[in-house]
Amino acid sequence: MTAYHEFTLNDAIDFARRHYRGFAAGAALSAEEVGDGNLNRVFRVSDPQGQGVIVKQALPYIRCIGEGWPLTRQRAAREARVLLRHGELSPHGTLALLHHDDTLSALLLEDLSHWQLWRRALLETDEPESVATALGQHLARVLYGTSDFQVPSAIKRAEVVRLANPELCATTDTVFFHDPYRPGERNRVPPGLESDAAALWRDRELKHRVAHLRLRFQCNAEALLHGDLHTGSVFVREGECRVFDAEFGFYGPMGFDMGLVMANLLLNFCAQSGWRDAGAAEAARFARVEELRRLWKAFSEDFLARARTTSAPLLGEPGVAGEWVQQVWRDSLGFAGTEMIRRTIGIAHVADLDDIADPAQRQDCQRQALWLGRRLILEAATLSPVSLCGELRRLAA
Ligand code: SR1
Ligand code: MG
Ligand code: MG
Ligand code: MG
Repeated sequence: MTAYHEFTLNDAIDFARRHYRGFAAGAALSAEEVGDGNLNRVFRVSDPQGQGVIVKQALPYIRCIGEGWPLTRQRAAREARVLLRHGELSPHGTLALLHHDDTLSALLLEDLSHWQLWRRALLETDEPESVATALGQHLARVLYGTSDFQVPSAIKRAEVVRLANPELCATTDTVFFHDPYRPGERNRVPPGLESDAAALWRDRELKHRVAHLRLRFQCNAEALLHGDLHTGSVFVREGECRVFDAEFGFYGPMGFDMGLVMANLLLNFCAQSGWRDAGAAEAARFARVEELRRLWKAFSEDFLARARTTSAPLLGEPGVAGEWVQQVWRDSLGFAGTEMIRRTIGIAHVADLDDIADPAQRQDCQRQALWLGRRLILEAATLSPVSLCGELRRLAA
């Protein structure tokens, strides 16, 4: 057994050669580091024909910060468990896990680098139209399929324990619900937004609502979540999506996954005027609203259709599943707001906002993201899907 060590390019090749059956024996393999995420090292190993496979290795610390923020390597095993469970329930919505080595904290994964990252597709506005529908259906399959609507009580309680992810949940707790709501050295407040951030730190009404969202994040083991479902965690092509990077997965509130997807569509919405001329930006903003509408429609319809067949005690009573889905909507809005705020002034930003070339445009877009995030949190109880999309269309025009 090989002891843990941080992979070089040659180690990644060796790992892929040993565990991937798709390469011809003796093929000359090459490797490149492709990861630009915050936490891990990711390599693509390929043969001379260009056929590839992905090797992902967890480090004992957070890559983007360094050894000053240690983080358990067990996240590789946790990611493997989530990918396997989600893959059982939604094989066409989940990136395939080919092998997991617990000692090396390494995963071998299907290579979809010939697909597009959803975040990139949305920035280039040639995003495949029906991805939002496919992702909404994927979320219904995995969230319903791991919930009390589907899983018998004792098994579900054991699953909550088997899939516990205490260290990465603590990281999320810090970067979502703690750091962005007070001054602190881990925040990255963009230049020009200092007074906006300071106003948010004084906002008692907002912090009250965020405290309740934090409690829901901590207490509500509703379903097995991906846990970090932003648009950079989804590969897409026309009509299809594959979700990956599931190391933050845990049993939590369904609205956390849904809300993060919605937030990342809305961060892109807010960023549009920094990327293209006024007419094209308006069209892209309308497209984001349509994607949000389709995402929710696909999720809620698919979830309710599944719930009509539930055999769980009492959960099939008339109206119960419908009320549940409405609660998921309200949670989604709140968590979407927290994602928008933390992606603007917290430690981990998004390219949609940060890569806007013009500093004045960038500030305007970042300010709109903070404003919209705050509104979603404060108005989560009163905005329906129809009224939210109507408001967003007015903002888009
Ligand atoms: C310090 S870790 C910050 C973020 O990086 C990951 O990509 C997750 O989004 C996490 O919240
Ligand atoms: Mg489109
Ligand atoms: Mg990750
Ligand atoms: Mg990620």
